Amino acid sequence: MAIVISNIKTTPVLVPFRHPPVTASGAIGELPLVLLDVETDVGLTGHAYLFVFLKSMLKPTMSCVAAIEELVRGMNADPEQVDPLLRQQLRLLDTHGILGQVLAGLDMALWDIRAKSEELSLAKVLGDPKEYVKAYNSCGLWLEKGDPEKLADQAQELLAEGDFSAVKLRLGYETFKEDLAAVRSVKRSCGDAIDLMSDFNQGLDCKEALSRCQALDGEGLYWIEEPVRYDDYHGSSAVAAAVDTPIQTGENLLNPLEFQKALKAKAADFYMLDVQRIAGVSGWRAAVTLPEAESIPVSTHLFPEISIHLMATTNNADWLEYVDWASPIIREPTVASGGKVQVPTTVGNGIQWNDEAVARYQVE
Ligand code: SMN
Ligand code: MG
Repeated sequence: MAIVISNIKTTPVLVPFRHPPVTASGAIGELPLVLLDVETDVGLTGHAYLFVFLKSMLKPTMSCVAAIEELVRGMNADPEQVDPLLRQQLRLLDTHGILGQVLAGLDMALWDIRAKSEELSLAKVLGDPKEYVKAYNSCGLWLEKGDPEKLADQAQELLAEGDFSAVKLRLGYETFKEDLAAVRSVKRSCGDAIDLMSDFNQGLDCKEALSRCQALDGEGLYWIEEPVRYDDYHGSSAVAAAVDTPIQTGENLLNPLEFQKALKAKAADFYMLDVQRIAGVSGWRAAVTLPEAESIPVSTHLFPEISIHLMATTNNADWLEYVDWASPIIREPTVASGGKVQVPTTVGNGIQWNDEAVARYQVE
């Protein structure tokens, strides 16, 4: 029997960070999320959240959800129908920016409804899931001006939190000297048994990226992420070709077609897709089954709650990026232990709101 979308509820929250992000492309003080509840005529509700980066983007994102709600009210709550239909209807307008993120959020919530209607976990609906996915801790090691020793101590804390064997360090200081000091300080404290990822957050131009990344070869980094702007596939490709350390990119790729273009341009050695940018669960599935993607390691960006289901059913899955940012508002948050995350077996995508915490962090 068809399940019909009746309405979409939005709740804006601002959740405090334990370690607020400071990157080469700006800082984020608090975590602004729009919580989505897609309600249906049979009483099943799909949950997802959108990360909108700026507090001032909460309202426009909610307005955009309201505009989409007008289009989907009364439609079958079937992600495989809704997503292509909306993308076709909105082609003249284009689906980049906030609109694309809202479509992705709706898609995530509709896949939650699909799983709930089949009384299965999302991972089970998507395939034959693995039991665990390896994860690195990405909750800290932001730019820490003038204090590389602080990073060394924080790396130890982050590793201990979930018995992790991998952490990510942010780079892109004003000078390469500071980048090197940060890398060496964390490396010294962690040793070679720990995998140390690094992230320039698109902070360099191509010339500077070539110079800094080549100079980092030999420092034992596991990967160097987004040395140049994410959409400069050719620039990124030139860096990847000239540098021995694997180049990682992909968190900003806006849909499977962009992923395909990046793959064709050989923009990177590794890719990490973000379920909100890559067009939701549907977009992820299309992206990772591209023939060009089959032999390339694919990791995730943020959204561990839904990403764990995706990784569990992706053949070439590499690392889950573990962040606990939304954990305060989720009843049973994603946890890592032994450096990995267990794939949930409960029905749906596992997101249920902690109502008391949501009320505490709700804004407007
Ligand atoms: C990142 C993600 C979200 C906010 C700031 C920085 C970073 C990552 O690029 O890869 O985690
Ligand atoms: Mg990144």
